[in-house]
Amino acid sequence: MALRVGVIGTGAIGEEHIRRIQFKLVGAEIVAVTDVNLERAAEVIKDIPGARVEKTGQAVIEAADVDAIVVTSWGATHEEYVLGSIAAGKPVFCEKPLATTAAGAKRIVDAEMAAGKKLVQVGFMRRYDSGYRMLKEVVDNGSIGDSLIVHCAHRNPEVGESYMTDMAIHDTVIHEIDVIRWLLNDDYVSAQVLMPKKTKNAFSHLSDPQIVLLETAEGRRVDVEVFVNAKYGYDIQCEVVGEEGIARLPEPQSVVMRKDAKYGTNILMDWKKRFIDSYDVELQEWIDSTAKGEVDGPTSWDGYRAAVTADACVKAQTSGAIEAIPAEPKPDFYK
Ligand code: NAI
Ligand code: NAD
Ligand code: ISE
Repeated sequence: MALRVGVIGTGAIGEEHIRRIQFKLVGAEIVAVTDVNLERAAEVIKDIPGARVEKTGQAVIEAADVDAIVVTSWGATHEEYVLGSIAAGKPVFCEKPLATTAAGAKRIVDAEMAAGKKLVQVGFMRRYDSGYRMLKEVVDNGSIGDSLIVHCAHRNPEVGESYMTDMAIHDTVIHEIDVIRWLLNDDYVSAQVLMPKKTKNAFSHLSDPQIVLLETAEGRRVDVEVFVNAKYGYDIQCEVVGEEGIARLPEPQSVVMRKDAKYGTNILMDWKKRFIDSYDVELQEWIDSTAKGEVDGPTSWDGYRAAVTADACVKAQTSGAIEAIPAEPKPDFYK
């Protein structure tokens, strides 16, 4: 029988995930959705026979015909719905961030361990991207020797007025925080954030761009330029500097053209297309493992460690200081 999925949050990525689960992937169907904007929720499922709108997220979680939950509402609401899903004993796929504070993510880890069963997967889809997977293979097989430095850039063409300075960390750099920890198999010990000259294209309340500097337990350095009004495109860069060579994240496939006295390729403008294949792989694997009663993607522990790092980065945004990131052993439950 198909896994019956309920979705909380039918905005940009909620709609994308609903459509891929219902029309593209196999083994699952959408049975219930909700959004604080109920009209939007109804619009998104209008061509899905049998799917209905529930009035609240809790109603989706509790519905007898919902086997598993997908949380795609705003970041600050994730904790409540993930805790609700754990309390109901139902598997939950939660878009990043797991919670917007380390304390919130810790409450989820504690609740999941108390329930005695892994139920939560976090939407860190870059771990499923073929480019990052190739890069990890090179790092792991020693082709460039030990990794010393990682240079990253995370550029969005623009963001809305509701995007605040701390969201550069929780909403955007959270992807690098997770994927570089996974790539290096190392964890962070300190964070610093530098604020370069501000672009004229950002709203007055937003510091943009920013440079996040992370240090790992093994002494590696990671720098992330986050620039969310970069105008020219959606651009994700990652370069690992090793003792014996350099390894770069491949560019997305694109036809090279010679035209109008120029030689080049198009640059994507939208996150929806940049990681489209990884969302498909991520959610198909989630459906398959959930059907077997397992979690084999990024766990609450990964979401929690990302949140601990994000807390230090947010503190560093205002203090200007190097902020420590406390180390913690991974509980046996997550090994
Ligand atoms: P969005 O603003 O387009 O959609 C969020 C939706 O959630 C809205 O429709 C809103 O009305 C609804 N919502 C908010 N609070 C709610 C609540 N308490 N109950 C029910 N519905 C609620 O935002 P977007 O871009 O879709 O982002 C949603 C989440 O997905 C965020 O956590 C974001 O970080 C994550 N995301 C992840 C991406 C990735 O690459 N993995 C890409 C884009 C977003
Ligand atoms: P969005 O604003 O387009 O959609 C969010 C939706 O959630 C809105 O429709 C909003 O009405 C609804 N919502 C908010 N609070 C709610 C609540 N309490 N109950 C029910 N619905 C609620 O945002 P988005 O771009 O779709 O982002 C949503 C989440 O997805 C965020 O956490 C974001 O970080 C994440 N995201 C991840 C990726 C990725 O690449 N993994 C990309 C985009 C967004
Ligand atoms: C968005 O929520 C995402 O997750 C995108 O991948 C990221 O590039 C963007 O900055 C976020 O707002």
